[in-house]
Amino acid sequence: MARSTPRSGTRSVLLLFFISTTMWCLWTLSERDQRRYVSPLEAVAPLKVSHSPKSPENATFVTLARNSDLKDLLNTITSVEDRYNRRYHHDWVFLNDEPFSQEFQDVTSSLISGTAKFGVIPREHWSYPDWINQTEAQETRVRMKNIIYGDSESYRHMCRFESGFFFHHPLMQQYRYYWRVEPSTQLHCDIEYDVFRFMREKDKKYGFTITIHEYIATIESLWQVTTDFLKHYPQYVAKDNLMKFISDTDGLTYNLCHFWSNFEVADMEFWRGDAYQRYFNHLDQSGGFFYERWGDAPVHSIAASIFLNASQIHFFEDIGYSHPPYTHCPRDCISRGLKCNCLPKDSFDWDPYSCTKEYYNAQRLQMPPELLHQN
Ligand SMILES: Nc1nc2c(ncn2[C@@H]2O[C@H](COP(=O)(O)OP(=O)(O)OP(=O)(O)O)[C@@H](O)[C@H]2O)c(=O)[nH]1
Ligand SMILES: [Mg+2]
Repeated sequence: MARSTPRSGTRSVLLLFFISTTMWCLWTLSERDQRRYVSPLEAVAPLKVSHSPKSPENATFVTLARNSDLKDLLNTITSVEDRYNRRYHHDWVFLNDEPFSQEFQDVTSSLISGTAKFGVIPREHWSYPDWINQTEAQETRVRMKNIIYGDSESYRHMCRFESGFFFHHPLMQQYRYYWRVEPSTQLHCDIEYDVFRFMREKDKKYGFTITIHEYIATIESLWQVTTDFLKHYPQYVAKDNLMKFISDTDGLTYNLCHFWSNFEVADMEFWRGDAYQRYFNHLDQSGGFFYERWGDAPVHSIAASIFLNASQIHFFEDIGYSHPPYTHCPRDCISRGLKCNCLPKDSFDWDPYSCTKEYYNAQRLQMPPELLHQN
């Protein structure tokens, strides 16, 4: 019978100690302590907001931009996503008169929670139609050099494109509603409802946040050309139109008021419809986009105010928005829980250069109490 020596006894004790320590560790890990090592990356995963489903609305954001606008778009896109689109994941169409760079596409796509799409504008939508005398157009730019963008050729192509063609672009064809976004703009408040669903359910065709007066020097003949059109096509004038917003003389003259079109939420069926198509072609034939400097804002606004019923036009008073240098900040935004990072007192609405007062009067809306004494 083998006898254990003192040395082999020590070995047995050490072995026993090793086995029991290992068992204790295993038991501790598997039974007593269910927690396991969690990497910092895994640790934040459960905190992520659960993904909301994509909005079923047939709608997209749309941005006309140059590659050089990329930097000015970063904060803009982030604010739209943070304040709104992270909950709805609408698509976003980018249009350009030149191909977008890979960098532009990569960076913007990485920020957008819907699908980002990138399109080049067809040449015929960003060039001179054959009835335009380019020498006269050139002379106009010299003559208007002291007016903002008066000397710019590309600005005129841009205004004509935004007036008459963006909604015909192949990438826009599949959509009905759009929300226009420009570089350097910001959303200031949370928007906790689907804006496009609101448009559809309430039968709204045109939505805005800021109104303003146009520079008369840029649209000298626009009203005359518009009244010529209305003489030929009186059937397009809506019965309950908003003429009072754009004319203080019952249609005789234009008061220069318009919706500031750098923000627009609208129904492209309106722009694609007979009334607007005929109206735009009539304006385009007259040459005012090149022989003057007609902006898409007065063109859209005049059309919406005449061809739509007043009830189809909507003031998004609850959407805080800036396009430098002006801001619309919702009234009472704190008590309404809108979480705005703007101050209502900085709102452009009641500035004499704004047309919000004309809009309230035309829509027969009640003025905010603090303004009543001014009217
Ligand atoms: N692709 C392209 N986009 C343009 C061009 N000019 C202007 N845009 C875009 O058209 C929109 C309107 O142009 P803006 O320069 O913002 O015009 P604005 O709003 O009247 O004036 P500011 O914003 O004050 O400069 C913006 O989305 C611009 O990025 C151009 O030549 N090419
Ligand atoms: Mg702009």
